[in-house]
Amino acid sequence: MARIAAALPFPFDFDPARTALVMIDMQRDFLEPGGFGAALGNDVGLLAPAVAGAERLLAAARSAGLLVIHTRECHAPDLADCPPAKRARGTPGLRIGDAGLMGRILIRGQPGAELTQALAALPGEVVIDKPGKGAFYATSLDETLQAHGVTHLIFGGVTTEVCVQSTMREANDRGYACLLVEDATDSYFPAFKAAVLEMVRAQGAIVGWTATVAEVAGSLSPAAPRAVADPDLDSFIDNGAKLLGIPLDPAWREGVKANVAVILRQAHIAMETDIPDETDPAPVFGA
Ligand code: C5J
Repeated sequence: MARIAAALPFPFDFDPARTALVMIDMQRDFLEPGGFGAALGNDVGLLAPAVAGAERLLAAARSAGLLVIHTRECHAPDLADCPPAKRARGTPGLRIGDAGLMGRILIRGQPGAELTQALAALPGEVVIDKPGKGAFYATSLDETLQAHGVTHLIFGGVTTEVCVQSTMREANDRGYACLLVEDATDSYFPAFKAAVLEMVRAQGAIVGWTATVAEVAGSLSPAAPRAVADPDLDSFIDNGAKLLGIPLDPAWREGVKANVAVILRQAHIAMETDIPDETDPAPVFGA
């Protein structure tokens, strides 16, 4: 178990093996000039500190072996999953589906819908495309979390009061314990972010907890090294000798065995895996 003692409104206890980092919509369309956020008239530069915080949070989560999930708000090219009411809302310079500087705005597969380069997903991490503000609506997020046995969620991403808050509320209603990382999330409107942080942790964590990147990172330990089973050395040597057609002089067997053990030990050290047998055989050359 791990504990973020400084979390608000009280310590957040979690099992890292049952906890996922959910990074919400760190896409070029929200973070870079020429995308959806800018088309709505926002200063996207305001979100830069959250990108730096999210990078640190991702690094901590990855080294602790947490399940990492990225979401992207985007729509099918024919806009079949974009309600006309969503597209019509407001008076943006460019609407969802319009051609912008990074391709069509918030359209799956277009450059603007990709995660910003510093926060790109690594192989093996989950990427969920979502048509709504909340990441549970019309996606497989809940099934993915259930399949991994996840009970606790740590959130970063943008924007705090729209997609991050919507997703946290959806998660909270589904029974997940949620923590929002305050310096890994941001809003174009600082007052909205401050209000969300207050609302989330109000009334005894009514929606969840908040903490800083440093507090989250400080609660995590590096993932336990994977234990790799070594082969049974006797049959390994016998099979190898047979395969190579080398008659194995019984007088040499123990020497060969000791040398193979030394090689395996060096391999474990190089791969940073557990050494199953802590004996440290000295190399034996000849019999
Ligand atoms: C918005 C989001 N703000 N990812 N989307 O429209 O928060």
